[in-house]
Amino acid sequence: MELILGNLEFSTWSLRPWLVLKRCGADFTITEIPLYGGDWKERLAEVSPSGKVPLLKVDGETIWDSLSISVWAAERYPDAKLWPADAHARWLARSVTCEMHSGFAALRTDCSMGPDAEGVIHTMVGPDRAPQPTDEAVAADVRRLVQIFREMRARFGAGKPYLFGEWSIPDAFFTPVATRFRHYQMDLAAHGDDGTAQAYCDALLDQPDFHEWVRQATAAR
Ligand SMILES: N[C@@H](CCC(=O)N[C@@H](CS)C(=O)NCC(=O)O)C(=O)O
Repeated sequence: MELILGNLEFSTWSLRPWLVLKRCGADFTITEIPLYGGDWKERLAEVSPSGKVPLLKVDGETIWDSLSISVWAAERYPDAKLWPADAHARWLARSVTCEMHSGFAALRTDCSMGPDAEGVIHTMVGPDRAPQPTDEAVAADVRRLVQIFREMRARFGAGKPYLFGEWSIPDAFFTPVATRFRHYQMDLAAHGDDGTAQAYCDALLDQPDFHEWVRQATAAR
């Protein structure tokens, strides 16, 4: 099984299925296609039906899109309990995962990862930091994320560090959010946080698999 990814330092979409497959204990190799340099478009076009990463090559198929790969993993590795066991928690876990997957355009644009227009590379893994954006659309996205984190943690997270208690697919999708908040020095208290959202983001960044991603990303530099 081969997971094809973008740059480990900044490909936020790539991090998600990698965390999910790690959680499953899956035996997989990774191939990194560095984006935005050399013949990257051609290399992507050769392997990717959508022209994007991540992709999973398994059982003679190429599965594309981070959510699709995660859903495949939940099917293939039921023992990994990638969705919460409780039905209500599971319905909402899917809702917040899909909201993350399809929304938060302002945050993605104004808190982008990778090279910006000035050629500065913003990373998920380095000590580099950037100023918090002042745009109201970004603030609205952050307020909504804080609301999701507070509500789900209050309803389902009791006694455990992750959004629905035990680690599940939403945590993979929100780990890149935590890296953006850290990199762009987001003041969550100013966006409605009572400390719950910050503690949750800290837990995501302290998760052992994320530490391994950081090690691999920084070793590859
Ligand atoms: N919805 C897709 C988004 C994938 C995506 O946008 N990947 C970026 C890398 S992080 C990419 O391949 N960009 C290359 C391009 O847009 O040409 C997913 O969840 O996998």
